[in-house]
This record gives sequence, structure tokens and C-alpha cells, in this order.
Amino acid sequence: MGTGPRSSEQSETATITGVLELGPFITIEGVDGSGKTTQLHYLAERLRTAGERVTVTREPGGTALGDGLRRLLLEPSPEPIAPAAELAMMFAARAQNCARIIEPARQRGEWVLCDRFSDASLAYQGAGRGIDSNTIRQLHELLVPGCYPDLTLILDVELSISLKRARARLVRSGSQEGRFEAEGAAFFERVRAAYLELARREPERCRLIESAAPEQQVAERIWHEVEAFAATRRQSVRGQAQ
Ligand code: ATM
Repeated sequence: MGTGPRSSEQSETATITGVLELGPFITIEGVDGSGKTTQLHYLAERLRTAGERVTVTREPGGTALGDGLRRLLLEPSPEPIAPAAELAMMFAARAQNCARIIEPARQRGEWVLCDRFSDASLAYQGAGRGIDSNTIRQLHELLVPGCYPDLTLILDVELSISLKRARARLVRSGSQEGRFEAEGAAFFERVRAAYLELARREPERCRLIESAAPEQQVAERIWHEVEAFAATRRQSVRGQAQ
């Protein structure tokens, strides 16, 4: 990629001047069925083809502990899970993911692509379950201090499309991960509205990507955003190095 995310000139500059450059941290968000996981893998492949080192992770999950918590969180539960317990488990998985996967990969200068992160807690446990958003932000600062994405891609699609896609995928895959899918449309409307609001409130970090379009078009739009992000980042590293 000529104008690609990272040039050898940039890494040299960082090394010579001793400027500490953490690898870029990108998260992808959206309601279930928005196509984010497919797009995350396209993006990872494209970055790798461009010569970048990329770590892909997801939440809840990404580590053995996180995958165990994922099963407890997403598979049908023998008893209703209290919203506060759900939130605490999401953050336990996140703390492990940050400590074991995200931070070490960033320290090695790799790109980190994470399928959902704390914005999902704000959308699902905040807007969806009604937990105060300040409490969620405080929990983030307490448990994963300073671990914030540089860029967040929010994929948006009408619920009539996303719900159908998500439920069809569950049936196709035979997966047991249906606890959230059992929620009604009003729950997902609140989640979607929270993501739209986040994109409005944090335009520096967040890019809203309309994802009803064909996959390849969505992938191009994402690549365009990532290239622009990488160019800005290169400029700022050069600025620090001078
Ligand atoms: P994925 O299917 O995108 O991996 O997400 C699993 C579910 O976890 C998703 N449910 N649906 N539909 C959203 C939920 N989730 C939260 O509720 N809070 C969080 O903090 C995270 C990371 C995920």
C-alpha cells in the first residue's frame, strides 16, 4: 500500500529518536448481524498483505479465561444473569484480554484489531440493560486504565436486516450463543441508538459505516478510513520525533 498504514521510514524514525510508538488499536462495533466480524477479517488480511503485523482478538473472548466467560455470557443460562453480573463478567474478560493480548501486541508495535470492546458495554449493558454509563466508564478506568482504541469502526444497518442475519447465522452454525439474540427488538433499538449517538459524540475516534451495502463495498469504505487514520498517525509520529 503506497500510502499504506506504516512505512519503514516511520519505524526508523521511531527507533532512532527513541519515540515510543505503540501499535495502532482499532475496534469494530455494531449490533449483531452488522457484518463486523467478516469485515474485521478482511481488514486484517489487507493489512497483512500490506506487510503489517496484526493481532486479531475479540470480546468477550480472546483468551482462555475470556472464552470461558463468553460461554457463560452467551449460552442459555440456568438462571437469569443480573445486569451488574453481566457487566462484571464482560470487564473480567476485557481485563484479561488487555493484559494478555492487546497491550503486549501494541508494545510489540503490532496492529491490534478487536471485535467489540468497551463501547459494547456502553451500548448493551448501558443503553440495553439500563446501567448508568458513567459507572461503565469508571469501571473501564479502574480495570483497564489507559486502554482506549485509537479508531473505532461502527457498522450500522437497519434492525430488520441485522436481526434476520444474526438469527439465521445462529441456526446455520448450530451455535448455542443465543442468550442476547433472545432479546426483543426494543432492546436492539436501544443498542443501535447508543452506537449512533457514540458516533455523533466522538467523531475524532469513531467512523460510522453503513453496512447494508455489499460486503466488498463496505470493505473498501473501511480500508479508506484506515488509510486516512494511518496517514494522520504517521504525521503525528513525525511531529513528535522533530
Ligand atoms: P459477538 O457475537 O459480536 O461476538 O458478541 C457477543 C455478544 O456479546 C453480543 N450480543 N449480541 N447480540 C454483544 C455482547 N456484548 C455485551 O453485551 N457487552 C460487551 O461488553 C461485549 C464485548 C459484548
